[in-house]
Amino acid sequence: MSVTQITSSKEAIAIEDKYGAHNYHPLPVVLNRGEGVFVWDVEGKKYYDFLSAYSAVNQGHCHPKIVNAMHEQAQKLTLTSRAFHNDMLGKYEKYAAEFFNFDKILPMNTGAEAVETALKLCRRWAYQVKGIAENEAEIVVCENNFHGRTTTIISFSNDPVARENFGPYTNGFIKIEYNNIEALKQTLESNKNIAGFLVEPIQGEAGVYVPSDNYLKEAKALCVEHNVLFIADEVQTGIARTGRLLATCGDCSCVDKNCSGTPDVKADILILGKAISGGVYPVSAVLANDPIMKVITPGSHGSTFGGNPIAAAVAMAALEVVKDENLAEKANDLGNLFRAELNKFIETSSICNLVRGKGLLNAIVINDDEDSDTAWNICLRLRDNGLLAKPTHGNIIRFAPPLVMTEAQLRDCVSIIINTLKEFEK
Ligand code: IF1
Repeated sequence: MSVTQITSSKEAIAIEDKYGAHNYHPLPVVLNRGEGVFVWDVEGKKYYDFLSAYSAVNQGHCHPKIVNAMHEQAQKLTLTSRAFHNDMLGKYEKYAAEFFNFDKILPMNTGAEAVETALKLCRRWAYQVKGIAENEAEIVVCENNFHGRTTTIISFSNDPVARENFGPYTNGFIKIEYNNIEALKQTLESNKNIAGFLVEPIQGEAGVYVPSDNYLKEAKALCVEHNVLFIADEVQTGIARTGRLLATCGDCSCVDKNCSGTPDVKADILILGKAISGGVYPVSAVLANDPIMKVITPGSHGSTFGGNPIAAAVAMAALEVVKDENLAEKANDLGNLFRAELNKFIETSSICNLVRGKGLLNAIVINDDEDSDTAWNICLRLRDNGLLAKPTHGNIIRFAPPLVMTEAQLRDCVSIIINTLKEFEK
């Protein structure tokens, strides 16, 4: 049994097709190297990465500080499980809890695992602290949400592709319209068994929907009023992506230069993933204060790899980079520049209807039907022109470059995007 040497993109795609489950439809490009804002394909062609592995590579590909942290730890101690202590976990837990200004952190591996952890934490709090009758807890979620792909999570998804034929589904969830504060108010007033409200501060997969300015603040206030936990899924919006350390920036440790100092809204349960490791290693986390986190007792939750020494070393290095390189401030300023330039083009464009987003989490809406392949074809041409991006749904293309991009590189990308869109003008 020998390891196949990949000599061409075509060969790599054929091997994947034959031996791998067909659970994705990737853009036809085969990458074998990443550095900062750039990636290279097997044939040596260089691209700007404008997806950042869905906002996991905020710190840029293969950031030396993060890779070195992984390399160093990997030669000392990779995994103990939680059957024993090790010298990295406590250090990481203290660092991360203080970084985001929570009492405690529960370390996991993937975003979906962290979401599931948050749901369990919320339900147990509901029974043991709020006093809801056992098995009666309901968690409010939003239409068009994306929180991962476990059976429970897709139980409250309304995306048929993600949900169909995976039943029976998990009960205990109430769906309401996103960005509709009245809908949340009515639901909380009419149901005494609500344990929590799970929300993405910006709906990424749905197409980068930014809610109205006061939505999150008002939602948090309603949760406080009704003794319901405000659960922020910042797997995609967190770690400086939207121009602040967190999209639900609370009274964090103010590593965020943009922090106005007055907490907008602080989650009762914060869910992080993706860029908490800079895309170097699977790391996710759930953060909460003691009155909530204390319901988790020995043996009631865990994971073999959760908080392992490599994850701990990588996450601390990745968060250091966010702070040392002022990535929130960069995302804020570059995001404003990106939308300003795109809006100038949109004024006279027949192919692009709008650009929306916050920081460097943005999307454009293509002037074609949802089920047209125009957005896909635009992404194929962007690839040919040296920039990688992918449609989220139908006619929406998400743009999320690494936050370490320079202004000159961003301007270069803007011209690639605009010149490519011009090829599709009607
Ligand atoms: C795929 C989407 C993005 C997430 C939020 C939890 C998770 C995700 C807000 C789960 C993961 C990833 C998953 C990946 C594609 C990507 C994605 F298109 F699926 F929706 F980013 F928008 N909460 N999002 O965005 O984290 O378990 O994946 O670590 O599954 O196709 P995970």
